[in-house]
Amino acid sequence: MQQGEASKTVRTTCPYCGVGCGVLATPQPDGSVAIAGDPEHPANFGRLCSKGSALGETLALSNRLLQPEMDGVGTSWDAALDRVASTFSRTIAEHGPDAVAIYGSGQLLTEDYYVANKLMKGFIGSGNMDTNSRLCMASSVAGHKRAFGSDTVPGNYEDLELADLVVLVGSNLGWCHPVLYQRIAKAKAERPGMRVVLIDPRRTASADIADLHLPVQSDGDSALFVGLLAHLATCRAIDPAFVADHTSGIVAALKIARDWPLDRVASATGLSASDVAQFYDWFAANERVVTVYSQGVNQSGVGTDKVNAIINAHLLTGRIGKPGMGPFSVTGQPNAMGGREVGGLANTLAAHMDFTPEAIDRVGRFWNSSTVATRPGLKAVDLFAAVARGEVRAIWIMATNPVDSMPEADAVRAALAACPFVVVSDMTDRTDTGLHAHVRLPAAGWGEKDGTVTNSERRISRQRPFLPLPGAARPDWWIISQVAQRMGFGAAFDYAGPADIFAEHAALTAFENDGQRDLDLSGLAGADYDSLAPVQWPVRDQARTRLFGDGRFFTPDQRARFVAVTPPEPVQPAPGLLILNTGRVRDHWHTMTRTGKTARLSAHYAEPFAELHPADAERLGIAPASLVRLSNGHGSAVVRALVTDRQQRGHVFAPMHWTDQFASNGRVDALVTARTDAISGQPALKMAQVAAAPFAVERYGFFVAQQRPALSADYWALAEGPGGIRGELGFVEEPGDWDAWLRAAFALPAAARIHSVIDSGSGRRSFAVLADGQLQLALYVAATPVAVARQWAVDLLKADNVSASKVLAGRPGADRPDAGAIVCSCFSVGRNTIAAAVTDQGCATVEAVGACTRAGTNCGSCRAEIRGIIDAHRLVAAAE
Ligand SMILES: Nc1nc2c(c(=O)[nH]1)N[C@H]1C(S)=C(S)[C@@H](COP(=O)(O)OP(=O)(O)OC[C@H]3O[C@@H](n4cnc5c(=O)[nH]c(N)nc54)[C@H](O)[C@@H]3O)O[C@H]1N2
Ligand SMILES: Nc1nc2c(c(=O)[nH]1)N[C@H]1C(S)=C(S)[C@@H](COP(=O)(O)OP(=O)(O)OC[C@H]3O[C@@H](n4cnc5c(=O)[nH]c(N)nc54)[C@H](O)[C@@H]3O)O[C@H]1N2
Ligand code: SF4
Ligand SMILES: [Mo]
Repeated sequence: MQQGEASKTVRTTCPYCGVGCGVLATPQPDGSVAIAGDPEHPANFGRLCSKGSALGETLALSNRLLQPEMDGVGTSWDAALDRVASTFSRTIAEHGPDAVAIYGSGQLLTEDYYVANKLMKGFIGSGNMDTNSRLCMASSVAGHKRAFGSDTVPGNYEDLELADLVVLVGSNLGWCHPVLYQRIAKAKAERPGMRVVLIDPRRTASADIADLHLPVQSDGDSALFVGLLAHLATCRAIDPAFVADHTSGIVAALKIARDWPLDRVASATGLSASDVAQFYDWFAANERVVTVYSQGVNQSGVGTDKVNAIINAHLLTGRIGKPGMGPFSVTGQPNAMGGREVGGLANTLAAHMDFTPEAIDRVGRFWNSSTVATRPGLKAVDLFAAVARGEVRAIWIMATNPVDSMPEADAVRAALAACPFVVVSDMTDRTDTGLHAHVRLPAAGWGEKDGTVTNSERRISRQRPFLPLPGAARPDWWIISQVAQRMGFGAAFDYAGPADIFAEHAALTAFENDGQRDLDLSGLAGADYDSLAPVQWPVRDQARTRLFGDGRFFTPDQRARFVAVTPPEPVQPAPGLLILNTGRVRDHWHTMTRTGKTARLSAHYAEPFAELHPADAERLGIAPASLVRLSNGHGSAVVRALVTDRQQRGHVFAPMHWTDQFASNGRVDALVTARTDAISGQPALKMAQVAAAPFAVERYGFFVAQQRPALSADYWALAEGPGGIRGELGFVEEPGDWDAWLRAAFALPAAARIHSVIDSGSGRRSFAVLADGQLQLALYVAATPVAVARQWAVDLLKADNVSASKVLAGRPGADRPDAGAIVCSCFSVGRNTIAAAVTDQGCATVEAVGACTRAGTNCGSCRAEIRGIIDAHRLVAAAE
């Protein structure tokens, strides 16, 4: 890199997951931005996953909201801010402070979040500030508070490498926290004695590094860990001094646990007794054990109990806060932790303080406000129910898309449609939530905004801007402060920039703290904000990388609490129904507003799908790759059937990513029941029940096109491709006139010639429109799921001298082999290319495939899938 270019490189932090990887961003003369992992950032030491590596492709302004809007019409900032402020003020005057609410997000920066929380809880005087972290981390927070007296994650990432046993519970780390997964995989390769146990109903990509996979029944985790507690006590794998000196509640917890011998655990979890015994033995034998848990634990009606059942096992063994050991809740969003720190959850006030009389008084004095909220506000599910009942009459939604991500999402949509005043701050122009806003405010996005985030190991890192603010977009903290000033709270919101806000937040964490509260940033009070290096809290005189190693907790008596957990009845679907498990895929982020813009990331899974076990699929008459309709009393979705034995019988898994912007009917949260954990208020997003049935179509279709069409089809799903759009289609009744359908959908000029052919054998019809040797669109329709070399067809959009006959043939010639569905998104290596390396070039290991094709040699997120292709070939070869 040349001198001039190097000086422009900006050190920042990835805006996706809670690993919080350091990123080096270098704007290029052509307007693009080169992205690399920051070798000096302690979260990733230079690594990035597929999503992080593709960040440069998400920065185009194509789908950005760039101007404030009122009632769908562009307006000035002054007009929009005045309307928000006056409507909020009027609603409060007429109906009281609890008639308004803010619903925020772990994708806000700490500074944005601090200001939003201060406005609602400090000055409006209502607790009604909640966040999408309610859907994500609330059970972990509640479990931490019950056990530790504070919401503290005790360990750090290094512990994952130092451990002899890593237990992954309800975490698909390989896809959702890929850089942490890579760190574990590397440590395991260097130290083969290290073991990994995966506890997940599905055999996910993370099973690739697991020595033992326990396909637990939904919510069987409590039984498994309660049984573990009994086992540890029985085999005396306990730390008696730690338990005696630093904990309380052991007797009650063990009393219940004793009722959970191995056979009972096995039958309640659906696991084999020998697998459970293996897990228990390893847990007992290894002092250095880290239990990583995520949404399979949190997103449950009994999530808080699951968290405490896990923590109990660490308390009994004294394995907490020391190198290579501890319970480890990994956070989802880039700033889930920062949001918890400022008090973004409706049941916290500010700076890890709850609504106690002392804290309310203290925070009131610090903020110089006499109107601080005195009780918790409504938690997300209750909040939207209150909107539906007309009790909350004005809501401001920031950096989250509840019409897609909340349970009973159709009811949430209806509640917003009926709400008298909805404000949405977003960076994206068209979102399913934004469609219901009276006022839309254009927020600055990653690369433009400036502030801090805290990752899963309590490490605060800077997100720094390297792009100008586009159009009228403004940072969230500015937008909120402007509204606060217009509501008459001027002096308290007179910030010059994020540095001011961070200094105030740091001061509040330290205010009258004296070691009473875990969160203490006093050591950062005088720090230079611009050059702030990644640092773990608490930071008093110096940063602490681990907590609780000294056995001192934040309860009144400084002892940790065992929680007596009673395992629930196993989850049984009602007759005829399946358990709907939901979650993530490797290359998409939530509602796809950013990852949906990149062709590379959209090629891994290009449409919404449901994973079904082959026996269920057969029983229900659902053919592989056909369309399936999932439905229940809340709603329905139509998605592609992916029949796989990675799935258990009686379960169906569907990703949460698809919205009305990308598919005809792919919003799975329309199906999820809004049942919540009684303690944390977190919804059970992984345990709804649905009926699954074939969605019979007369014609399936696949198309590629230069432009996004306006489709009329019973099923459609669109994805970005290099140089154009690709899409899947389904027609319950075949359109009578395909030419007319094509001309309408793709707005073809009358003069455009449509080439077409019918394959007499299969009955497949192919259509192509070309202009100057370039493919404008190709459509393939058939009575069965269309067999077309999809990646080849997508790539044709960029090719020159394309001939209609080749396009219509629907399969590549020798000159342009079909790469197959993309497996390695870093180097765009497809399944067929990898399979060919295995069969034709004899590559028998992931490394050999990498040497032949480059697949898996950059971020490594696809290595499990490459291994799957190699193994599949081995099985075929063995059978021959
Ligand atoms: N690629 C990608 N990465 C992401 C995100 C993304 O959108 N895309 N989002 C980020 C966010 S915000 C979050 S919260 C994290 C989530 O990260 P994860 O929690 O790892 O991801 P999920 O896919 O939601 O769920 C994890 C697993 O829980 C399993 N599960 C379901 N029910 C149970 C159960 O009862 N018990 C057990 N033990 N397991 C169960 C599911 O089968 C699933 O494989 O990912 C973060 N990282
Ligand atoms: N069924 C099911 N549902 C789930 C889950 C599940 O596993 N299963 N997981 C849950 C979890 S853990 C989570 S975290 C949620 C996530 O769900 P959401 O938060 O609803 O999803 P995102 O797509 O991340 O929404 C972020 C929005 O903020 C915008 N945005 C990005 N950056 C900024 C910014 O700086 N400022 C502003 N103002 N806007 C910005 C984006 O354009 C996008 O519209 O989904 C939850 N819902
Ligand atoms: S693991 Fe990937 S998504 Fe998560 S912070 Fe790192 S680069 Fe970003
Ligand atoms: Mo999350």
